[in-house]
Amino acid sequence: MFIESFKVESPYVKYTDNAIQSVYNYETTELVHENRDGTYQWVVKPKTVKYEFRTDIHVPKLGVMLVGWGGNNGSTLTGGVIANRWGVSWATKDKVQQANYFGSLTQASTIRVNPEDIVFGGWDISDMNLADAMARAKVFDIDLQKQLRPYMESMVPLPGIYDPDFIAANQGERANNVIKGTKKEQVQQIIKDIREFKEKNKVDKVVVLWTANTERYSNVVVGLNDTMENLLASFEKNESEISPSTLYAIACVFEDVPFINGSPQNTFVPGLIDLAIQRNCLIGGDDFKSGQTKMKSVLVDFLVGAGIKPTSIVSYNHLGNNDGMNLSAPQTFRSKEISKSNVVDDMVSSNGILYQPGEHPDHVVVIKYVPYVGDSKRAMDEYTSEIFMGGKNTIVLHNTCEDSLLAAPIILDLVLLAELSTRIQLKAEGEGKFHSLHPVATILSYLTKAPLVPPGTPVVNALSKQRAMLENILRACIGLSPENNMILEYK
Ligand code: NAI
Ligand code: DG6
Repeated sequence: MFIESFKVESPYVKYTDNAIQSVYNYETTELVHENRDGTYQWVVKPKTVKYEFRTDIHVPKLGVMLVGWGGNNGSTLTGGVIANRWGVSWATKDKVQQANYFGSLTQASTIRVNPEDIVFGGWDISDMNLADAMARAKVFDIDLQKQLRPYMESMVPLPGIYDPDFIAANQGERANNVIKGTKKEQVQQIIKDIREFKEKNKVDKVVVLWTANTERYSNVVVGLNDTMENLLASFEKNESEISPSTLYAIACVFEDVPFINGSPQNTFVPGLIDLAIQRNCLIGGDDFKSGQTKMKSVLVDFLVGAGIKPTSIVSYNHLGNNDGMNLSAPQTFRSKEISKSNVVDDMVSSNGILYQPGEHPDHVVVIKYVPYVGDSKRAMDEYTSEIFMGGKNTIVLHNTCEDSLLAAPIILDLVLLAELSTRIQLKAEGEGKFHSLHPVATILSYLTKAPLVPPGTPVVNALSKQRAMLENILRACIGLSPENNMILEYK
């Protein structure tokens, strides 16, 4: 059964003209090591904190500005949303295919958030219009491309901030649409672009998302970008080590526009995180979690949770799109390698029986550029684990699919959930005033490989926990307890 809309009837929920207000008892446990009569023991203490939530129900007309709009992801998402909006169908060699949102948590799963009519725009260092960019991407079937072309021909990306030092040299040929000037002037231009986009399209809110090329890591240096003050001073001085992605993010934080990083580089240097926290502007990232890593964050969680000890994880993939070409340079590959490699850390450290402190499985990530396969990425994984009584278990996975068709629905989820989370306010008992969720948006973790978390917060990579966090926060907003799956009524 599919339920389009519902209301919760409960003493804990109140619907007003502007908001849903809920009261929610947050139940957790505390583990403490206490001295009881001269001996230390572990004691588990249940704890309940009363929270109030207030969710603004006004769904704004949303503008989404993509950095890297003319890339494979940008053109695929734009075309996909247009196809859904107009109910486009097209002939494939198998059947007549209808547009759909498969792969999107918010559109094709059990959590639904209405996208309304999003207006897309954005920047690209290549001036190609979106129809030609879609053809260059070679992702959609040709019959679909023909139908989308009239809608997309007039969409042309704004000039972007280009710094050849941060992406692979092989991207240089593409860069014919760039903002000139100092870093400060470039940020001012991005701010102007956002304001004009908002005005021209009459949108209430804008979310900006980076789906441009993977950059190399920026050096994090004391005095340069380690604090908000140092970052802003460095940017005034036109310091070369501030990356384009950090510049877009600075512009967004100044404009109070949520900024999401879909690539692996460290856009969010400490000074930027500091700036976003000071100005209470949502930032989220890093790196879309689309295929191989999503599988990994399920499989390793399952293995470790089942008491099986993964000892070697080897993830190999090859692809032939522009992302693959950019990642063929060692510095940009390194950003991706870091993001793909850290995803099992929390699961490994969660089981002190299997792993000694500091022990870790061998984990190797290989990416190769093979132009012929285009956007159709091939991912091969080998997981070797130790099982009962010294036995070994090896699992091998092989996955083939268009990378951008996995990423596009995730981008949609990221922008919709980011926007929704800016409408949620909460307060714990004892707190005088409502406040927003923390500006570092951990609620988006399910969708990213290397979840950005507030300083000092544990990173959760296990997909099931990330999903439960997202679902349960949304349930709390309507006064419902977490889904407990106990099915006691049948016991
Ligand atoms: P792409 O190479 O097709 O598109 C990137 C676009 O960004 C290009 O059109 C390029 O001209 C533009 N660009 C580069 N630097 C720019 C700048 N400073 N300002 C504005 N535009 C700029 O790549 P694709 O396949 O769309 O992927 C985009 C990003 O998403 C990559 O970093 C990739 O690693 C990341 N990603 C992709 C996933 C997927 O499944 N497709 C999953 C996870 C991350
Ligand atoms: C090859 O690794 C290219 C990358 O951009 C990946 O396709 C992308 O990061 C998706 O990775 P994953 O591990 O989520 O499938």
